[in-house]
Amino acid sequence: MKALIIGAAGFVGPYLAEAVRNNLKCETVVTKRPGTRTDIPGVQIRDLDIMDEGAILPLLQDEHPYYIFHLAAQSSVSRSWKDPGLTVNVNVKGTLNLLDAVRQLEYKPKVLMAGSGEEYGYIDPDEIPIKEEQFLRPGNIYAATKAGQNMMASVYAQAYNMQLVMTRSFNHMGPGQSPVFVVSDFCRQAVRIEKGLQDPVIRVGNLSSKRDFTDVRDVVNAYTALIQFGVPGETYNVGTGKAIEIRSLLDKIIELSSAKIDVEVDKAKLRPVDVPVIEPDMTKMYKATGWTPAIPLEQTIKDMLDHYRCHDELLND
Ligand code: A2R
Repeated sequence: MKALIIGAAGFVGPYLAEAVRNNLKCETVVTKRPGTRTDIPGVQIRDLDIMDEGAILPLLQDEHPYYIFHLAAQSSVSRSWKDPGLTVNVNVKGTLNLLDAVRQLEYKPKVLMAGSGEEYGYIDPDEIPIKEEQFLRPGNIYAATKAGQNMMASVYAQAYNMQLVMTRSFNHMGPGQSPVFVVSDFCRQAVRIEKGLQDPVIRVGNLSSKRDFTDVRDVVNAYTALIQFGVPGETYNVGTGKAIEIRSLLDKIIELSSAKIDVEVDKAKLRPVDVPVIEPDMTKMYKATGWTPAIPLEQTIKDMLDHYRCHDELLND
């Protein structure tokens, strides 16, 4: 049996490759965008641009994967404001290309589509915790494209009897995450301060937003569980079920850093629109798979700080 991870060269892909090896125990093929490099041990690496409509079906026919994980995306909210066209092309048209290729196969692989908790968008306090059937009110272009991905997959699963399971994954964090994302950004700044590379001030955006942060190593275990036990056509929240104020995360990072650090609001880091609280109800996921997150927040932050401490090349301006 074989697993294929599409869009594996990003943050989640290498962790997922390891989880597939450990949990699904099958041969793994991963794809990266042509012209880019990635170094994931123990897997076969192939090129695939999901915008290249004609390239997906031959690759699937060639590899014949039983499990397919769709991670490929323009995944940054802030970039989606700056480049909405690219975000729509990759996340909507690219996903449609993949769905059409899978539909044309002579067999029915199990496919996991990685979506986002951002899809829920504007949430009233009485809608917390958010259930999967919650009405979607996306608050940014990235969220809108991921909602589109989810709806297309849901239509294809029903219309063509495809084995598609969709996630709405809430914020992930872990060693190796791009500093475009908030926890990684703060950890990087803290280590730069420890090493005397910036003045002792962490520059922050909106600290009062509450988000649900899950260690990426827990997230990928959720994905391997869901692709096995999720019901086709269904959507599952993936998160801890407990939102935390960004300010508390920052406090924890400062507490775990060896430097003395002040905090300053940087207007450039404030998003045009922000959603105050996003917190999932995890009942459906738990009932389907029995998955719960296992890594404590403090451990994740320690590992992220250590990752920056050991990789000076990630600290340069
Ligand atoms: O930008 P690159 O070269 O690293 O490639 C990214 C890849 N990707 C594509 N792959 C194939 N064809 C494309 N046209 C294309 N455009 C982008 O998707 C990258 O390797 C991968 C996404 O990785 P990250 O941006 O690091 O996202 P992450 O955190 O791994 O999240 C995985 C999935 C995404 O669908 C998120 O929206 C979702 O989980 O939450």
